[in-house]
Amino acid sequence: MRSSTTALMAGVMAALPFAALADSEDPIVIPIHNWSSQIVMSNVVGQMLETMGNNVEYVTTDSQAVYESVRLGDVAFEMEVWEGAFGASFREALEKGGLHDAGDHNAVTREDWWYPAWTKEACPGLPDWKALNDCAAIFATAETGDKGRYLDGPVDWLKHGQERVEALDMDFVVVNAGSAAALWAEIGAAEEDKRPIVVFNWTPNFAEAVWEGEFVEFPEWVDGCDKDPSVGPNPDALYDCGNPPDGYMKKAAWDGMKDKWPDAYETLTKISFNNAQIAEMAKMVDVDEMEPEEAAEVWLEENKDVWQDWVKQGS
Ligand code: TMO
Repeated sequence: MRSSTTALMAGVMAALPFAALADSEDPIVIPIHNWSSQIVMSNVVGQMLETMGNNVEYVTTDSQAVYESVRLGDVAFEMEVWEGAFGASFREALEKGGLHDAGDHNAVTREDWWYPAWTKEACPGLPDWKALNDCAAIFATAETGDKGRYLDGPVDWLKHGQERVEALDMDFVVVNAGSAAALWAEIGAAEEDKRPIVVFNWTPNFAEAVWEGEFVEFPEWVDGCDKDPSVGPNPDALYDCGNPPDGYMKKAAWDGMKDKWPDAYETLTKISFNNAQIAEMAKMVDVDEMEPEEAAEVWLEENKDVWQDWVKQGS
C-alpha cells in the first residue's frame, strides 16, 4: 500500500516539475506533558497540522527529558518552552545540537511562589519574600512542624524550591504536589476558611480568572543565577533569585523537521499564542472540564481567524 502510493506520488511529481516537495507521511510526533495549556495547545497544533494532510501522533513525556527527545528527533517539536521551568534544559540541549529555537509566542510568562489574596490579610508585608519568611509560622502544618509549608509543583518542573529555601535561609519546608490538579485542590480547600497558603503557580493560566492573588517578590532574577553561585544575593549558592517576572515562552523544533515536513515546519514557525489564548486553553480543561482533544476542536472552531493564516491548505 505504502509503496504503491509512493510510486504514484513519484509519477505525479515527475509530471509536475515545479511541484513542491511533499511533507513526509510519517507521523509528526508531538509531546504532551502534565499541565493543561500545554496539552490543549499541542492538540490544537496537531489538529491544525492534520488539516494540512499531515499524520500526527501524541506521546506523553517528561517535561525536562523532552528536550533530549526533540534533539534526537524522537518528537518533532515542543510547543511550550517556559523560561522559568525549562530554560536550563532547553539551553543545555541547544549546546549539544539537534534542536533549535523555532520562535517565541507572544505570551509573557511568570512561574513562581504565589498566594491567594486572602493570605495577605494574615501577612501584610507581602509580596516581599522577607516578609513572607517572617510569617512562616502561619503556613505551618502537621507535616512541616514549626516551619511554613510551600506546596511546589510536580518534581519534573524542577523549580528548585528546596535549593532556594536553603540559599535564602528560609523557614519553609518544600512539599512537591503530585499533579497540577493537587495545586488547584489546595487553593480551593484553603479558600473555604481563608487559610493562608503559598503554592507554585504561573501565568498565563486559568487560575488568574478564578482566584485573585500575587507572586512573591524574591531577589530579582539575574542571568546565571542557576549556574554561577556568585550571581544573586548569596555569594555561595545557586537559585537565590526569583524566576524571571517577564519570561519567554518559546517553541523548540528538531533540526530535521524542516526537511522532513517543510509545510508543517513553516506553520510551526508562524504560530504565536498570547496570554489570553493560553489561559483560555487551560480553562477549557481545568474549569469547563473538557477533554483536551475536545477543547482543541472547540478552540479551533471558535478561533479560525487566529490560525487560518498559519496553515497552508493542500493545493
Ligand atoms: C511549566 N509550568 C507552566 C507548569 O510552570
